[in-house]
Amino acid sequence: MTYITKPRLHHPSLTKNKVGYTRRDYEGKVSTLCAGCGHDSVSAAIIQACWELDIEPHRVAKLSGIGCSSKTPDYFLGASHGFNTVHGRMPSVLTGANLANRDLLYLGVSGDGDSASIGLGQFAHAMRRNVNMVYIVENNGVYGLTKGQFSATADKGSKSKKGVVNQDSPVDLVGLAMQLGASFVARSFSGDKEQLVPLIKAAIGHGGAAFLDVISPCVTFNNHAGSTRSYDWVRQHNEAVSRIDFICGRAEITASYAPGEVVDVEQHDGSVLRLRKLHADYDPTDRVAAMASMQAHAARGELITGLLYLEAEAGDLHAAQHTSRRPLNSLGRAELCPGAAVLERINAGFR
Ligand SMILES: Cc1ncc(C[n+]2csc(CCOP(=O)(O)OP(=O)(O)O)c2C)c(N)n1
Ligand code: SF4
Ligand SMILES: [Mg+2]
Repeated sequence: MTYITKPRLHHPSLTKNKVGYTRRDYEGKVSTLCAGCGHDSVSAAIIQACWELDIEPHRVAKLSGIGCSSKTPDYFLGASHGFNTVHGRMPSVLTGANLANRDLLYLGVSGDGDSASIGLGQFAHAMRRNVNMVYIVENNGVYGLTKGQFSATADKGSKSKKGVVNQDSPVDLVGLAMQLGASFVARSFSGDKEQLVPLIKAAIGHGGAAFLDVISPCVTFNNHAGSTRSYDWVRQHNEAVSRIDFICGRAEITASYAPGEVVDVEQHDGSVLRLRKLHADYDPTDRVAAMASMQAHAARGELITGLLYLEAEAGDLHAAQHTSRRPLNSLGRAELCPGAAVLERINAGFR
């Protein structure tokens, strides 16, 4: 089942983007996830965002861990580079690949089990190092692949399908990412494509660690009454702080809104995030206020979504480490081994 490929032929009149690809060129294999799984909607949103941004598929490296969510890179961007790592180890493999070749666009896809349980340490260090990547957690509150145990993001007091009550406090990945220094933090819902697609585009345009927590219901093990990750619960408790329009650096800006309703934030690559604030007092550039607002909403049982925090000009790991601008595999012998005198100078710098 896992190896079903889609027919490569498609209708010649399908619309092509600026780099000559149809939307179908951004698809992957046929999904083997349960029908209705939120993760498939996230894959569709990634496909849409990459097609609309005219990204050449071979410029993308998609990495994941283990879980239903981590299987999804097989179902989108079939012509991109891919690496399915060990459970919870995606962030370190992504960091290494990114350090070796900064020219690719790094997309990490993970689950709440993969990132908040076994991979929590890896998640934390990738965020605090501000690795230039899009990091998506498809958060369903359970270990879907291993049949529905509570994950570390399950809310205290929420019920499993069999009626067991979760006694543990949840790990809030959004709060952690903000506290650890991620420069782009957002939350969305797999069932809200209008919000999710622009957020993914904005995350791609961001130069630093862009973290997206996407509530993505598991229809098989966590979509019942008593769950706080079901479609019904999220629809009833979703409180959006902003809506985003993403405007590429090169594209003409045509949209306009009444003054006071919109904030434009320019990103390092010249693209513009046009934030339609739903809450006039919400300021996504103030980390402390964003964290306080998130906790206040959580205490009222609300799940806030939208772009929660943004530091548009954050330098990434490469800027901090002064790494090579060129991919390591393009360096010649003389650059990789500049001789004993250079080594002596480096060693002297440590004395
Ligand atoms: C080292 C290791 N420990 C445990 C497992 C078993 N395991 C596979 S997937 C998984 C959890 C997946 O949950 P999550 O990341 O939330 O993904 P989902 O299936 O819910 O999308 C676990 C515990 C494993 N594969 N490897
Ligand atoms: S078990 Fe849950 S998470 Fe896994 S594919 Fe099915 S619905 Fe999705
Ligand atoms: Mg999960």
